[in-house]
Parts: sequence; structure tokens; C-alpha cells
Amino acid sequence: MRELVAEYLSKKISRRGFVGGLTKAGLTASAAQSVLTAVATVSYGQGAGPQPGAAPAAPSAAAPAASAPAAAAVAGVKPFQGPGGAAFADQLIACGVKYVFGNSASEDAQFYEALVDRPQLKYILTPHEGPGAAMAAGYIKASGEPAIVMQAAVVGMANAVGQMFNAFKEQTPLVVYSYRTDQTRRAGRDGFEEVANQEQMVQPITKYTWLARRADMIPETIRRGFKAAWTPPYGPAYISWHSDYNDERVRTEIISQELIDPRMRVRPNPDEIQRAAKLLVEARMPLMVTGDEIYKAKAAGKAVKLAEMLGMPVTQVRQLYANFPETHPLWVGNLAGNSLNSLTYPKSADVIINVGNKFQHNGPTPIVPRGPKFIDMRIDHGSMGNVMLTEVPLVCDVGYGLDDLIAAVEQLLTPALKQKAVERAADVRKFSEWARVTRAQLTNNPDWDQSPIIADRLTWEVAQFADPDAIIVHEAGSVALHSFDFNPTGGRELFFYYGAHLGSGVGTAAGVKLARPNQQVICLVGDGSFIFGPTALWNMARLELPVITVVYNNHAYGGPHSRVIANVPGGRMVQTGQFVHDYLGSPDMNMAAIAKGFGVDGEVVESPAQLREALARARKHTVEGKPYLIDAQVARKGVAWADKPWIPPIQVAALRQKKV
Ligand SMILES: Cc1ncc(C[n+]2csc(CCOP(=O)(O)OP(=O)(O)O)c2C)c(N)n1
Ligand SMILES: [Mg+2]
Repeated sequence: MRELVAEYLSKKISRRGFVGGLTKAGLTASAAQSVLTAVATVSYGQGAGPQPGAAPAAPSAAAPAASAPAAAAVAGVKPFQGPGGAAFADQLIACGVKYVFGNSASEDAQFYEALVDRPQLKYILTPHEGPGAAMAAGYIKASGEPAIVMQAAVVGMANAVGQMFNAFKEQTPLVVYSYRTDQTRRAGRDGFEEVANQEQMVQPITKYTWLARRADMIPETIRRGFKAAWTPPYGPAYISWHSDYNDERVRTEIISQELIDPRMRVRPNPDEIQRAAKLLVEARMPLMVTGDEIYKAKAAGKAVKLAEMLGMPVTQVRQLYANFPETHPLWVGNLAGNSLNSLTYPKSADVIINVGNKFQHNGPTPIVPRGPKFIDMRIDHGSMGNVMLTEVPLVCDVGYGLDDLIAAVEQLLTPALKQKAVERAADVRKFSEWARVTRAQLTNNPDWDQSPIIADRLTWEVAQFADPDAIIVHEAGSVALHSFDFNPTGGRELFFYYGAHLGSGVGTAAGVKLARPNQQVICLVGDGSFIFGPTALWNMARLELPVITVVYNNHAYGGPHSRVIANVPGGRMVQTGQFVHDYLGSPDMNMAAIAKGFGVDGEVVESPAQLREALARARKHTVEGKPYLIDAQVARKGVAWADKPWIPPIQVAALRQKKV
């Protein structure tokens, strides 16, 4: 074999002759192919040109790769020669990817082939691209590690678009790939699965999209996708190439992602930090708004420290995560309205600091009202100054920003100012204790013991049941979350649905559990939301991801029901009870039966007592490594719900002439 290699390297024999010699020497065809790849890599590293007798030359295979320097080894840069699909796999490994979330794509054959000998890259087959992409996003969010979603051409991509939208809104670094079925020698002919400019379909909901123009550009395209997604502020990227590039033999470079990461972990401008610190210490009533950049930067402890130094109350505007401990005496609750003016307390903040919130404006009123001075600290500079006036902009990684601000405030705090902060903290505590007592009155609801269960009781029971460090994935429609006392500094964590393309909950929970196998994961999901994406249950069963899924099954789109009435109050719909858009009963869907079909045990519960027993069974299952689903029958609440809601009278039976 040594002679054979020497002959091949010195170009005495062709590639075909080399492989033939190896098989004659007793190697299997695939083993011979691996040896060829390994030897070819060496020869490329030595600066050898194209191989004589190589497979029929596609233009890019014959020409030396423009981007590939010939020699000198550089750490983290590996020369590569082989099929485009194998370059794809190697570059993913170099990007730090461990999991590929995919759906069957025949023309990725060379990629699948490459996986056989690359066990470090694990492929998770997801039977629908939507929940599959949600699973990838859940994994990325809970692990902080890169992953890729791949699917068949535009047909597969279209199913994942909803979750790409969620990733865009939630700023999740999700990288998605699908090939173009139209190959280079037939593109533009309106062929099978062809649509012009496929990558443009997702352009408005991605940070970066690109169609590679040559097979040897596959690794560079992947690197740019990951760089764009993982450079703060994070967001999804979409990469694509013609499917024949996966089969083409290429000479190119595989480069470690670290070597191209701009490492945008930015410290704030020191002058602005001084101005911010001065405003904060001199404030009569400062107020902090927290946001998801805190969770992403693991900086919740620092946010607590800054709040405590100043005796500053803390709130949050709609986000994905809980970014501040909800049991902390300075926590005054989430903002329910459209403006900080609508907080019950404090009523008169004169300095407001935002730490890492993107601010979802759902109304014409600016969330930060005109008047108070506004310090805006975040890396997502794009929306700064668009709606609200910014007195002090602090563009930075919020971890560094909080460090610097804490140090600057410390310098300025005199004993008198410290005393003021202590008094203010006592005032805030009075409010937060009152709010806690008020919230606890929830259990006095006259319907508390009712069957079907009221949503608040269901949430409360799950909160009593959940582990102290449980992760709650929440896609339970119009259900108001309470009683969990989330705490990002080591207690319970929240993964909410901010993007609101429904059908993400079950997939997200599966991905979160994959990333955090040692924490209890509970998925709270509305029946309508659940039915948009249950296929991830099958992944839970196959991968033994012991998630507890609780479906709030009111057999309805309860939220849309109430919102339609709010939009057309007292109209014909309310008068007649004819709502076409909201009732999912008759027949009632049985989510436990659906779960069984995916290999997940479960049960339907009607009463609070049954619920407790079901939760105990759920725990038993998860301890044994099995997922479990509880289909909780929940009361329909809101105005104008009939006991038996009206259904549009579309009677096909009357049209049926034949018994077929
Ligand atoms: C993919 C998708 N389709 C439609 C909607 C519109 N939508 C918003 S809430 C909702 C109903 C959710 O129902 P369910 O999960 O049962 O919660 P409930 O309103 O009953 O509390 C729908 C259909 C959406 N957000 N996403
Ligand atoms: Mg519902």
C-alpha cells in the first residue's frame, strides 16, 4: 500500500488506478475511497495540482480554487479535497456544530455519506421542518452552542420559515441550509422544485442569506452564515447552493470559526458610562427595565447588583426570558400596558435605564415616556433612538456594560446617597410585598375547584409541582403566567414565545432538554398551539428526552375569540353567537391519543384532583427517562362562549349520493 501511495503522490498512477490497486489489495470500495480522500488531502497540502484521471471535470473542480493557498500550514486552517458534501460536514465541525436538525433531502447524499465517518456530528431526523427548526432553536438558546437546520430545497425550507421568523424576532443565531434542486446545468428552466431566487424568500427575516456560486465556496458560505448569526445582535442566517455542488469534488479550506469571529463583545464608551452613573446616583426615582441580552450574557447577577446599589425598582417589557429574579424585593412585576406610565409602581421615575431589552412596541405610545431621562444599554443598537429619546446610549455587551456602570456608580456613591438608596429600597419592598399578597389571592377564585379546570388553577398546580430549577417552555396561548417565581440566577427559567409563530413550544422543549438533560423541562402549550407542531413528541420518544408537556385544552382559540369581540364589540357575531374562527371542538381533539401515536405516554385530566395524580405519573415517567403528556381539559373563559359553540353548517353529507 505504501508503494501505491507513493506512486499516486508522484502522479505515476491515476486516481482510478490508485483506488483499483487498493481494492485489489483487499480494501472495500468505501475504505479505498477514504484512503483516497486522506491521501488527496496530503497531496493538496503539498501543493499538488489537479489529479490526473480525476472524475470528469466540472469547471470549479478543474481550476485551482481561487481561495485556496497552496502550502504553509496555519493552525485552524485545513486544506480539503473531496466531495462538496464532505466539505460541508467538515466545515460544520470546524464551526463547533454538534447537532444537525434535518429532514430527508436526497441530494444531500454526500453529506449523509460524510456523517458515517464523522460521529462527532450528530444528525437528528425531525419529521416536520417547523418543529425541527424550533428544536434547533431551543437547543441553541439553552446551550449557547451553534447548530444547523437543513432540509430539502425550497419545499422543506418553506415549512421552516415560521421558525426562522421566530428566530429573527427573538434574535436567535439559527443557521438554516437547503440546497437548490435546480442544478447548475439546468437552473432557470422551471424544473422540479425550482423557484427563482429561493434565498430571497427569507431575506426579510434573516440577518444574512447567500447562494454559493461555486462548490469550493461551500465552506466559506457556511462560515459567513455562522459569523452573521453569531455576531451580536444575534439572528438567523440562510445559506444555499445548487445541489450538484454537494457531489462535485472540490479543493478548498476548512477554517475554524474562531479565526473569523469578530468577537463583538464590546465595552461601552467610558464617557457615556460616567454620564449614566451620574444620572443614576442623582435620580430621585430610578427605574430599570431588563431584557433578553441579560440572559444571553449570563449577567442577571450583575443586574441585581446594580439595582441593589441604587435601591432601584426593576420591571420588564415583553421578552423571551425572565431576566431578573421575580422574588427579589426590587422586582415590581412585568409591564402589562404599552408604556412605563402604566406601571402601578413606581409612578414617577425620573431616570430610566434599559439593560438589554429590544422593546416590542405594540402601540403608538412610546414605551419609555417623554420626560424621564433614558439610558439605553444594549448591543442591539439598530433600534436605539427610533421611537424613544435616548439621553445616554451605551452600545455594549451588557455584561461588560453592567461591570463598568457598577464600578462608576460605586465611585460616586457618598454615604448620604447610599442612605437614600436604602430608604428607596424599603419603599419598593413595601410595594413588592403588597403585590405578592395580592397575587396570592388568585386561589380565592370561586371557580378554583371547578372541572374543567380553570387555566389559573392549572398553572398554579404545575408551579407547585415544578422543580426549583425547572425550565418552563411557555406557549400556552392567552394564559397569563404566574406563581413560578422565575430566577435566572440559578432558579427556574422561562422560555416564552416572543416571535409568536405558533407551533414552536413542543419542539423548543425538546431542544432545551437536549441541551440541559439535568434540569426538569415542562412545556406549557395551548391546544391550538400544540396542534401546529406536535411532531417533536416523536423526537422526545426516540431520543429519550423526558419532557413533561401540559396542554391547556379549551378546545378553542380562546385568545382570538376574545380579540375578535374586542375588535367588533356588540356586532352580528356577538348577537348571533356565530364565530367561524375559534372553536376546535366537535369532535374534540384528544392530545393524549395523538401523543401515543408518537410513542409518548399521556392522559386526559378533567379535575384538579386528577391533575395532581397525573403530574405524579408524569414525574415517574421522566425519572425513567420517558416523556409524558397531560391533556388538561380547561374551561373556555371570556365573553360570549356558548356551552355548545355554533359550528358553520357545511353539510357534505347532504351532497353525498353514493356510499363511497
Ligand atoms: C402559525 C400561527 N398561526 C396562527 C396564529 C394566530 N393565532 C394567534 S393565537 C392563536 C390561537 C392559539 O390557540 P391556543 O394555543 O389554543 O391558545 P388559547 O387562545 O386557546 O389560549 C392563533 C391561531 C399564529 N400566531 N401563528
Ligand atoms: Mg386553546
